[in-house]
Amino acid sequence: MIELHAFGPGFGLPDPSPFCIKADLLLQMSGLPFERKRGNMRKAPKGKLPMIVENGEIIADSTFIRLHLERRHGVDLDKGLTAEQRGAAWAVEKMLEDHLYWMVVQERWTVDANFDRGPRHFFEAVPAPLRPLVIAMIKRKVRQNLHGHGMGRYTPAERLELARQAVGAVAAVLGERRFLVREEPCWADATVGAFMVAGLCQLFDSPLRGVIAGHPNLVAYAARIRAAYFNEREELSSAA
Ligand SMILES: N[C@@H](CCC(=O)N[C@@H](CS)C(=O)NCC(=O)O)C(=O)O
Repeated sequence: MIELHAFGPGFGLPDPSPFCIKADLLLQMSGLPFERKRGNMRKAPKGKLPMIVENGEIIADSTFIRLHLERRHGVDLDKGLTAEQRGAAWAVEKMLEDHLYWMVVQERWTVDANFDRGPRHFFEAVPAPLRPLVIAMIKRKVRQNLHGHGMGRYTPAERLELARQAVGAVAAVLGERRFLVREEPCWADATVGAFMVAGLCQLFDSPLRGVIAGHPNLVAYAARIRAAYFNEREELSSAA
């Protein structure tokens, strides 16, 4: 049985991490049986979640999880896609993962009110006297990552402009279809679904959410993903 190691539900989402939502969707879309486990980042080979474990073998990183499902289990949700569809799907996926993701991080970790509603809860297990120190250290690391990536160097207005362009591109590729490049899901729908569901999270003050909400096709798409894949999970049924 495949084990998915992720953070577990939080922020009214299947998982606070869009990459963990993506991995959950990949596994659900694959139709293979799997079990959800609370992951431990210290045991993750890349220091990040998600990862899966199958017969003692660890596969870290959502893209390598997808490749594992393809190569080990012969599940290929991209079967039948044209080269153009494959190209568009991959480009959209990586734009969300390597560009838009950093806007999510910026909003949740560097806006104090958002941090208090969300990420601060990750530190509840840290002994109280140490907690402020640990929080300050991790926040500094997140800011350094944002600076290193470049997203942290933009003004809020510049970030909003980039969000409009990126989200507009996804909305344009989706158009009036049910899924990203055809009427049935392909692998990239796990990523797009994860990021649209996460981006529409109601918990945070989020210019990004406003941008996504401005595209009715993306809102309907996110609702379709939630209904198809996460509705049965009680802890999420009241979430937006
Ligand atoms: N490329 C990875 C990204 C995973 C990722 O960034 N995970 C974040 C949560 S959203 C994480 O575990 N971060 C912990 C850290 O950076 O210390 C994937 O596709 O799985």
